[in-house]
Amino acid sequence: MSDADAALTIAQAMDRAVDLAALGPAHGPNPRVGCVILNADGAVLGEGWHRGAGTAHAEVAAIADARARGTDITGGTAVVTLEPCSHTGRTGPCVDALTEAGVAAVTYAVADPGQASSGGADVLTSRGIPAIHAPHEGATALTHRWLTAMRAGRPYVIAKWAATLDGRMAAADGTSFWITGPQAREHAHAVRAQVDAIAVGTGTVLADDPQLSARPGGEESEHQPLRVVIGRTDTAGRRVWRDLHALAVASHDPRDTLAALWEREVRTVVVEGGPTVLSAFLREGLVDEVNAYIAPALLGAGPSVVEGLGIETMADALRGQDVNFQLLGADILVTAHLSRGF
Ligand code: AOF
Ligand code: ZN
Repeated sequence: MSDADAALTIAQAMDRAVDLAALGPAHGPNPRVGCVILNADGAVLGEGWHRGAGTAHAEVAAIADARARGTDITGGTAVVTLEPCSHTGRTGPCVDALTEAGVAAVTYAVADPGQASSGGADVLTSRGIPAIHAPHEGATALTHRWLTAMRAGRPYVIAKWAATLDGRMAAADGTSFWITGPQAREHAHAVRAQVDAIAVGTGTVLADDPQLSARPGGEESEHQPLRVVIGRTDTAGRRVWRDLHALAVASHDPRDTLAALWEREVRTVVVEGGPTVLSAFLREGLVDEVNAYIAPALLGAGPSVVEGLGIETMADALRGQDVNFQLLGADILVTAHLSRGF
């Protein structure tokens, strides 16, 4: 008997739905969503996940899967990682698809914060299909960036930097290449492949002439984030402009960058420097997550990662939560969430 044939509890089906959701793309305007439809005995009738904007939602994919298997989902329970949508966006409302398919009950893990799309649980319940909210840690973690962006009405911001143990991101002569080793750089490329945009300041473009492409494993990934250059200084002729997939934001206010990106349906952006740009985002409280690659090196001179945050006393320090670390070769990656207060 395969896993798919085994009887599942609702909680086990939710675990499975989260695993399915994770098969979807982390980038793009839509969340990762998974769905498993069970019969009264807990047998899996159909399952599906969302493959990115414009494609079927997880619920519709699961209904289609059940049809393909020839199973009858009338009276079944749909277990979904996100509250079924009630709106017509690029696709139709999932509450209607579930109703028409004859599903008798719904359990979902994460409430939909979308202005147009939320309210699906109430619609279903009013139709006599109880929709139960059962929070699930894995589903929340998988949706964290998207949820934060939707609630804030701006992209989720990851501030990324590589620095020495004494917090320098370049030497006194300006050299900054090779602070960290290949494993740290490889990791940073994998992160780039999962976001919608990479942003740097004009100073970084002039100093490093980066390509700003995602090259995990040394190969350009299929998904390339939008390249964004922040600032007013002319950077014409630099490598970042070789590709049409790039955007200039001639403003020093990080909110202008985030508004321009939000308009382009960017939900996640990595801000990679330099110190002026990183400091501006941090000063304005616009960083959700820090990815700091720390090399076991000391310089004693050279620009610091961030400066001038306007913090005078320890009690006002920006502090990370959900802190994690990872050894990458000789370097350490420290990740942390910065609290936004919502
Ligand atoms: C998804 N996948 O499986 C579910 C979503 O423009 P649309 O039609 O793709 O709608 C996107 C919104 O639908 C999305 O922001 C979320 O609020 C809701 N549910 N979205 O992409 C899914 N169930
Ligand atoms: Zn939907």
